[in-house]
Amino acid sequence: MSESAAELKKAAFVAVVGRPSVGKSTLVNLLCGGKVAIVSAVPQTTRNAIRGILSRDEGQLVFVDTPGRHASEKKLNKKFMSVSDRSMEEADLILYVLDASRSPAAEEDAIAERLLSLTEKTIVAVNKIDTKTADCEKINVFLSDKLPGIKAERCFKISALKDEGTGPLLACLFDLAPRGDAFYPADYYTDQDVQFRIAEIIREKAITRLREELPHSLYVDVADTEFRDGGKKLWVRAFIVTERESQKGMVVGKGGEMIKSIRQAAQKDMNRIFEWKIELDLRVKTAHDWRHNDGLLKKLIDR
Ligand SMILES: Nc1nc2c(ncn2[C@@H]2O[C@H](COP(=O)(O)OP(=O)(O)OP(=O)(O)O)[C@@H](O)[C@H]2O)c(=O)[nH]1
Ligand SMILES: [Mg+2]
Repeated sequence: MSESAAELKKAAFVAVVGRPSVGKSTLVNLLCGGKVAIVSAVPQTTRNAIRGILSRDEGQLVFVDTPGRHASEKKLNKKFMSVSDRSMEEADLILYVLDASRSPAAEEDAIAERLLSLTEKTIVAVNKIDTKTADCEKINVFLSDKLPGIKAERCFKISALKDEGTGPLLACLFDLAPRGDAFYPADYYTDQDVQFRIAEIIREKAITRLREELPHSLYVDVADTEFRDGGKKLWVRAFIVTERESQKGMVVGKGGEMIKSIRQAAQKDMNRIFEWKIELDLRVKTAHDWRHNDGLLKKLIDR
């Protein structure tokens, strides 16, 4: 017999949106209690809609981390914007994250404009209140000017890095969530497949070590995986793929030092996350001008 509506717990998809680098992925990882999404100081680290799951007695929230919203006509950026748009439309609730340490500029105006028709399902998190330059008053003025439809009781000051202020935020999200059955088993904190997670961890280690345009010019291709030692070890062959032949040298580094450092750091992280010992065979190759290849972008971003 099915449960009556009154007995059902809460269940909602929550799209997490905002400018690049405001701390969306850091927050999703904190709320879900595991490494769901990669994090770095490089803007536009997140490239996909990535689900992180929080199950509690009250019910289940599925956070959808999204690429940071940024105005640029570049093909890859337009793809990121479409991922963010789609996630906002499909979600039950939207968690709009702002950075208290940065003044809201034109980029923030564009997001507020996009959210105008969605204020009923929007909750705000003003992040990075731990920073010396945090100015919550400036953000409050911005919000009441651009999004007057969002009431003050739906705005929360937090620090995702220091784990401050998320209790009241979560209580509000559960309160607003519709009733329904959980989407995932209670012990899941993400639904990503192993190959995607491996590719993302390698990308995180690469982008935090490489400079200039390189972080944006590469992606990671997990070409082959094989269980060894009776299932105790997972052997992985992966490629860091550059856009141009001339970039390969910078990824490899002097005497192979750079790629060795990326491989070791990725392996260490993976050994913490996965139940098998990971043996990573990491190489570099080039897919010329891949950021203009529609088919590949669809495969990489829409998955
Ligand atoms: N001081 C401080 N730094 C934070 C906080 N939250 C995130 N950061 C830092 O901000 C940077 C960006 O964090 P991310 O979580 O990758 O930001 P994001 O919004 O997911 O960025 P994109 O994926 O590029 O859109 C990282 O260096 C984080 O460590 C916070 O509450 N306080
Ligand atoms: Mg991110």
